Amino acid sequence: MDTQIANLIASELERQRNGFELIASENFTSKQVLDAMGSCLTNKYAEGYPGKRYYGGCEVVDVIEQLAIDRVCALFGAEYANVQPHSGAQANAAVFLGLLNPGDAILGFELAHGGHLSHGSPVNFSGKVYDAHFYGVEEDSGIIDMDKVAEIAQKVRPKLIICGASAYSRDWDYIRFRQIADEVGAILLGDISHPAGLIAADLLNDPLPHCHIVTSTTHKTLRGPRGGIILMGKDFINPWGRTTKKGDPIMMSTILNSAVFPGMQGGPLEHVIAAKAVAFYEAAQDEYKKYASQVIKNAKSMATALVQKGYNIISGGTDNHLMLIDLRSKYPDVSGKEAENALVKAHITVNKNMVPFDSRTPLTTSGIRVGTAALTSRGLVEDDFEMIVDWIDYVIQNRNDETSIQVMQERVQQFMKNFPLY
Ligand code: DSN
Repeated sequence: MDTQIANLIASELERQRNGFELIASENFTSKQVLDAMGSCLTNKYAEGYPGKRYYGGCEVVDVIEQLAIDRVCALFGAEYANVQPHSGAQANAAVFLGLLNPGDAILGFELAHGGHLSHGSPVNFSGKVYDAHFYGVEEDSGIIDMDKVAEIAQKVRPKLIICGASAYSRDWDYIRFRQIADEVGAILLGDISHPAGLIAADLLNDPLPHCHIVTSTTHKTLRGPRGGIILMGKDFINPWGRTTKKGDPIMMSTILNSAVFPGMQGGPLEHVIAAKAVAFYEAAQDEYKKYASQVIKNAKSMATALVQKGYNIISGGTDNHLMLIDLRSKYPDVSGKEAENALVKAHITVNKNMVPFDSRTPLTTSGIRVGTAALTSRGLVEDDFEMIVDWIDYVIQNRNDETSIQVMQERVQQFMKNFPLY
């Protein structure tokens, strides 16, 4: 029996139970999502799609995958869904593969301003294979200036424009993005990996009517298993006039399905797809809508408390579940890395993050990113997040004092005993 891994899983569970989990891209799934992930479905090969598989014995997983598709379409008001991408980056890669040729121009949100690696970063396939260009935020406001996006799009004439981010606390103007995309003949991709759950709960702007294609992860605010999805509000005829041998137009759903499999992936992870289906069911319940609304209330409470303490939040506040804190105004000598290290010792888990116009490197950074989705799942409310800000500030102030950090670690652990996990 492998006790080594079993013991490590037990240690990780203890870590998750005892700390303040503030990483904006993490959450705690329900027990039934975990059970689906850890089920016998992991044993099944099912290359292909429901009803059109390359393996026998797919009658059960066909029903599961179709349920996942139907549930996510109902949740987001989509006409098309592919639930097979193994991650958000894989979902984006499949969209690029289906839509673009190597060397085509793409326009995405600058990584250092809060964008994502898979939106054209030079260290990622998306920046190596395609001709990537970027828009960013304004230095004074921390907000995207849509007129500047339009200007860059006119100059670059991208085939694909991507809206969406990993660390942008404001909502997205999908209507204006679509206007800009139409003006330059680009396809608009909305990557809603971070706010997906808040969009599903109708608390943020809806990208589905405006973006040609939407991708997302399923494990952030959506609170499902780790994985990706591709959606379309409305399936449309491919804009390149590609036709079948019979001369019929090829729909984008066909192009995207082929891009995921066999283009990008082999066998789908049916155990993860089952867990996605469970999460989509959960996200359609009233209880989830209350949760999502509390996530935003908690983020606003945290942002207000941070600003009151003199921290600079990029864009001055938040519309969603996260915020990016530029430490330079309050602690010019403390890097994001130092702050992250001190906080992690106190069981307060955050990640260092570049801030727009950062003077430090990506491995050091001047900022940290925090989010409220995970701790809201544990049951914390606005006042708790005000207290967390006090504790964060205490740790950063006392970052070189091991005794103070140890005291805080014990307080965090004690506090989280009030909010049992699994
Ligand atoms: N972008 C990462 C995050 O938000 O943490 C995930 O890819």
